[in-house]
Amino acid sequence: MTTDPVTLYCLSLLPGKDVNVGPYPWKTAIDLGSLGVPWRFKGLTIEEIRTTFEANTAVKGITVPAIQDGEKWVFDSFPLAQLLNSKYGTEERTLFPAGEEFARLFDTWADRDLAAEVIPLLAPWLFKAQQPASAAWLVKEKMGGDQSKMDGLVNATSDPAFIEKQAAAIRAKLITLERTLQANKDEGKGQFIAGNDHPSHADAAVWGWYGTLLAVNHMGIKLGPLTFKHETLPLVGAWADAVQKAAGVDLQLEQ
Ligand SMILES: N[C@@H](CCC(=O)N[C@@H](CS)C(=O)NCC(=O)O)C(=O)O
Repeated sequence: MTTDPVTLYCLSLLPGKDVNVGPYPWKTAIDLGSLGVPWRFKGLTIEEIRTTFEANTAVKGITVPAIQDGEKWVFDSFPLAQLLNSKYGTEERTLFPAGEEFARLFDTWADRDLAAEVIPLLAPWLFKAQQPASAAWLVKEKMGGDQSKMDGLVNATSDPAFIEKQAAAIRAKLITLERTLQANKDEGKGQFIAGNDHPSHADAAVWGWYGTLLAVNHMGIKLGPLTFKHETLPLVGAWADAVQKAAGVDLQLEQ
């Protein structure tokens, strides 16, 4: 077990702010917390990731989350989970209690199905909340340089009806998670996705998108109660709190 906190490079909106707004760094934060490893965020803007961070690490295309492991930089949340599990996992506390393929299934579901409905809310908020150079990188990397696509989303998110419609689409995806948790409950299993009593990478992979949604702000509309904490998804709501508590994660939403 380490004594020095692990530095977890994450996505921030402003230079020098060690606050994370990205879904993937949240996954690694939950993994570290679940393994009982002390850690701290080091925030980087998209511009910093693509310029100074890439130059300093000498890793072309590096993204966050990233952790320095000895001389080596490890990035991408799934390989990071594998590394952390091999370093800090035990039989009682493992990130892969049901095997890596099980975690990969939820990771893929979260990054494809769930993310497809989160991104129309996340991308325009990130675009507006960042400094212009980072906003330009976002359009280049995530919208294939198509500014009109981003402008369309920015326009759409000025309409509360669009926010509600998109939140309903997120809830429709989350029914899969509600059913998984219900099945675990019916079988007398634990409250986390793999049916055990502490969060694993399957939980981290999904929770990352929740952590990010809580930071997203369009016209002051709170997205937590409209999505993961919605009354129609009682087990998902309780799960979201339980993961956060078990991993000891502080949201620090203020930028
Ligand atoms: N598949 C990667 C995705 C990581 C990712 O896209 N990170 C974003 C921030 S949340 C990033 O570093 N963006 C900068 C860029 O893409 O240039 C993972 O699971 O970690």
